[in-house]
Amino acid sequence: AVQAPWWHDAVIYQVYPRSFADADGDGVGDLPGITSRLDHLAALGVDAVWLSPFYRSPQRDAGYDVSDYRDVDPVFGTLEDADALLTRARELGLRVVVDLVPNHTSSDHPWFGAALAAGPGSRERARYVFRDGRGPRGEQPPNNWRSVFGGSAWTRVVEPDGRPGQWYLHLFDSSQPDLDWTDPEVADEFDAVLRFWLDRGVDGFRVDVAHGMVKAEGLPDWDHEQALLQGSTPSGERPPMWDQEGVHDIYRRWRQVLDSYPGDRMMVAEAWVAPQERLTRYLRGDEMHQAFNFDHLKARWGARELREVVDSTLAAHAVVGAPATWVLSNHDVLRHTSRFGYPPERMPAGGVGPDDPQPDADLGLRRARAATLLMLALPGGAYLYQGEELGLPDHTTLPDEVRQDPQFARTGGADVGRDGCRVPIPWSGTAPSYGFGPAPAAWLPQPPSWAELSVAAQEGREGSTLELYRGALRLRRELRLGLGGVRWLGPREDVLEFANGSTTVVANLSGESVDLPAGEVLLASAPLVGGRLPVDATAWIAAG
Ligand code: ISL
Repeated sequence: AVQAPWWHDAVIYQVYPRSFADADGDGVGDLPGITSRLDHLAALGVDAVWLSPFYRSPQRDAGYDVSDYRDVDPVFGTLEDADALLTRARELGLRVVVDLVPNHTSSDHPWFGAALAAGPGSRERARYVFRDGRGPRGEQPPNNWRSVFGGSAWTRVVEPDGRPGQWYLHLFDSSQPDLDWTDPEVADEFDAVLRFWLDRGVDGFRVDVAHGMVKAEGLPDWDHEQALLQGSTPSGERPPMWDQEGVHDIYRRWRQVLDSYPGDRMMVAEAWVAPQERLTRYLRGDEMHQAFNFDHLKARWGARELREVVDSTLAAHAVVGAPATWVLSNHDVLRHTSRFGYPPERMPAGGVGPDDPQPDADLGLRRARAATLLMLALPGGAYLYQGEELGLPDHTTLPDEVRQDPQFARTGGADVGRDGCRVPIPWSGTAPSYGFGPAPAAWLPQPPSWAELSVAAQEGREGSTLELYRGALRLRRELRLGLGGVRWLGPREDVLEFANGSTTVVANLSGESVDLPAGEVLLASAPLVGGRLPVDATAWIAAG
């Protein structure tokens, strides 16, 4: 039999370098810290690590604002540290995927400095999206687009002669100018960046804002919702800043670069595109290998909703013959432990939620564990976000003064931003910073209740979330669940039940405990009660 490439059913663990482990004691995580903790990931049983950006950056958007794509930011270490991480990962049998941020550079990137200095009409400006403003003196932005983080997507520059001049486009923060991907120098540069990291031995790339790199010609105004998970308007119009045809040419080109290397190198798209049939166009045979499926981030806790996500995802992926992916948490959204702790009707769509009222932490954790077992039993690849294996909730009561997400600043605090899911990992129960590092305090404060959620506190403790994840990942591998399929069973609409190979999966979303089908219970997200599966729990059962 032909073996599927490794990424088809891989479980890929996202490390957010600022918040994983701090070796040098400055309160910010770093590459040597990650290397020293890779054993945790090997013991957990994941296949690969995805590292959020660690490149040189002024850190205005936590590294998603890159000023040098070929170097490591001093806060995270050196290129030698990156090599050491790759070597250690290889020794442990872990693959490494790195983040690529091609939609925009940092405004500290030498290209942007050169563009400002060179003035309108220059070769240097052609790499970015500079335009003259509207109005008699060009004092209005060139169009009405909004930044994803709030406010206009345009900022006016001061020209070399000291006068207010052109405007540049930034779909995110003003420190993140969008590149113009129709410029051949931009495309050539990124080929070289891909090769730089492929030559160093990375197994793949997570491509940031993969649906945003090409804008509709003429940059027309857009008078509709500009939300990021973007479909078309009821009349079928598509927004001019997302999901344009031209992006596919870029991925075809990159695919050729990846395919020229041995060893199944892969790319996964971060593309907020709806519906699934549009998303899977990124997965046509000569483009991306995977795309994050964010539908679980929007789905409320309900049997019909979750089943609908599974069905629409698998159907759309079957058409292009690509494996699906499953994502419950990442560094941009409220952690699923917190998300599922809201009553379903108030659960924040898109996952980014209000911090008031507080979610119900116990309920959230119970549902999060159930959702995880459900996700890990589905065919395809799964993405875990650091700390979810500990059942970490969001830090929903961070003081405003410590918040660093530009989204918080750009909306004047109307959106609390994404710091709550970025709080450093507790490794042990003790000060300082619960084992995160030797500094007296981590870059974001950790709630004292996290002592009990630390790796050390959960290791070997029966029923802990860490042991649940370890057990699930071990079984998933043994039972080859990631390469299987889904066949729905069971009469009840409020109890999800399906067979994947010889394993039956039951998720109880009804309001009462339910009987389990015949067979041996291999794993359950909550203790059974009198042999029955409690409310908000999932079990894996060997065919009886
Ligand atoms: O975080 C979001 C909502 O709160 C998303 O809209 C997010 O901005 C979007 O998913 C794009 O995210 C990626 O690119 C951004 C960066 O800030 C995110 O961290 C990154 O995942 C700009 O590079």
